[in-house]
Amino acid sequence: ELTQSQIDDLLAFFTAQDVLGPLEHTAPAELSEGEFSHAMNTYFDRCAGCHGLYRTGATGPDIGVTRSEWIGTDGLGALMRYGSAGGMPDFGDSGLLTEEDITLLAAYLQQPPPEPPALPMEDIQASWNLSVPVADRPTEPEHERNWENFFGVVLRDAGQIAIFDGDSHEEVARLDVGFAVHILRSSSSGRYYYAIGRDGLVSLIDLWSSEPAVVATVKGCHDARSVDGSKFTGYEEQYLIEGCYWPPQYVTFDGLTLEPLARVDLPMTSIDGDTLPENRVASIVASPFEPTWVISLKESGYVGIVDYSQPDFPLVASIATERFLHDGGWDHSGRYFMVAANASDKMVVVDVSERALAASFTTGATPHPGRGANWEDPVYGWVNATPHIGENTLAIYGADPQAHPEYAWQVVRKIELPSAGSLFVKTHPNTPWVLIDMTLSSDGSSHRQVCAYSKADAVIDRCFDVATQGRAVHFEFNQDGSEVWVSDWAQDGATVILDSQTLTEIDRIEGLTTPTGKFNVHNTAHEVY
Ligand code: DHE
Repeated sequence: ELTQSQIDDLLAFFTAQDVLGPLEHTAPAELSEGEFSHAMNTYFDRCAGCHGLYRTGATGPDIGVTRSEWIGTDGLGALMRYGSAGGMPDFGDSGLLTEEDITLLAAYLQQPPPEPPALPMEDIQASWNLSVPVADRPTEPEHERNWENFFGVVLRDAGQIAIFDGDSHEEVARLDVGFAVHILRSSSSGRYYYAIGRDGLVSLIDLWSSEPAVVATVKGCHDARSVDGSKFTGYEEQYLIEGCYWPPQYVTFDGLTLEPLARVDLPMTSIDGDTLPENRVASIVASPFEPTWVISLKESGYVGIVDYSQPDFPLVASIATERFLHDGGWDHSGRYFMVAANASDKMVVVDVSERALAASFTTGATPHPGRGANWEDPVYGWVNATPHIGENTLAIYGADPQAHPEYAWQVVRKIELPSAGSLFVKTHPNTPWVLIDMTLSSDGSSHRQVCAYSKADAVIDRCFDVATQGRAVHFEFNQDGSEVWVSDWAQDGATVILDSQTLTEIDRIEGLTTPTGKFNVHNTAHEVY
């Protein structure tokens, strides 16, 4: 039986084929050496994140040689041009890929993937650059601004972040931080931002200098999406972990200088016993209760625990969950880590204090919570939620095993949204709303909108246009929760600032190149979401 999203995918595919004309099974183009390497780089930049370097699939489906040959040159071309309702972006239509790129990629996908390079410790060491040693940094803030309310906004395609004063909305710095920077994390005190580029470059940014500045950089991976610092008492700001998409390793650094300390190979066996060609580190969180990081090992389906109190930063536990793990965050208590296994349509809950799987349950097609959202439901107590890339629902599940064990880790409300294609959900204790985007929607208009779910009334109160240039994506509240910032993700994009009670627009910061994630220092350091 086909799910609605598979039916929508097929319809989109056939519509695309109608535009193309009948399927002719065109032979793939012959690639010169230069064309092969162009296609390889394009695949790495645009496709590998979802489909894997070895194309075995994760957030997106398997597009290995066998399946790519089956889809064929024309079918691959149509999918790349027009996208699919299941979340494949319309790379051709939106101008991100040219017709030439599409032809080369369709041929590249019908050839075996090349072997990607390793990144040994000596290369990581050689990449380390400490531009401002600790002794040369200020011992107290050199400016009067409320740095705990700073916002770091990712300017994805510029490879930069812009830092804003959350009180005045003034830009205080714009910094180069690596190719297609993905996220920022804050150190335990909030003084430092850690930025992670898709190219694996980690940048350490000091918010106390007269103007925020990059004080050290290092590259521990060729491809990466996440980083986090040590947060347990006595270890604050001491260490940092970078999880790689490639090579299959994690690397730890001194938290104040980024001096490389250890490189650890990941186990390459899945929960089903398969030997894996790649095993990527997806989300990472730092435990507030013990000196550990929790890392999601995407392809393998294991959640790993790394102990930073031990020499060499070993992986001390591997908890079998579901495949393929992606994004997640803490419950309200900081004991349970909830992560999307988006190819299994499930959320997985790990009890970090017991180092055991607490639950796994189906929520819908391709859950994608970001770090999720924690709030108190009038009936079910503490809950958390995920929207979905592949269907138009927000699944709300019980997350209160102490006070409401009867509802814990079950979907208690399924809320309909206007469209599928959601990426993020977010809230703050001081807002009555839970906000959801529909960034990858392909219905023509929902991608501009955000929806507001009322915590008190347990209904969607309204969905409204926020983006005027591109796609509305990702939310972040300011320190006291009185404002929420949303990105209008476009080449010439903006960050839109809404009043967190009325949801009316109070400011719009324009002239930002492809703004995506935003990270408020206080809320990121203290895991407020
Ligand atoms: Fe992300 C979080 C990986 C596409 C913006 N993204 C994450 C995390 C992972 C990840 C593993 C969790 C980090 C953590 O919390 O430790 N993202 C990937 C991909 O593999 C994927 C699907 C494809 C790719 O090639 O990167 C992907 N992500 C995107 C986008 O297209 C977005 C919208 C824009 C971009 O930068 O490419 C995007 N991802 C984000 C953001 C977060 C994120 C803003 C952080 C959310 C938060 O609030 O913590």
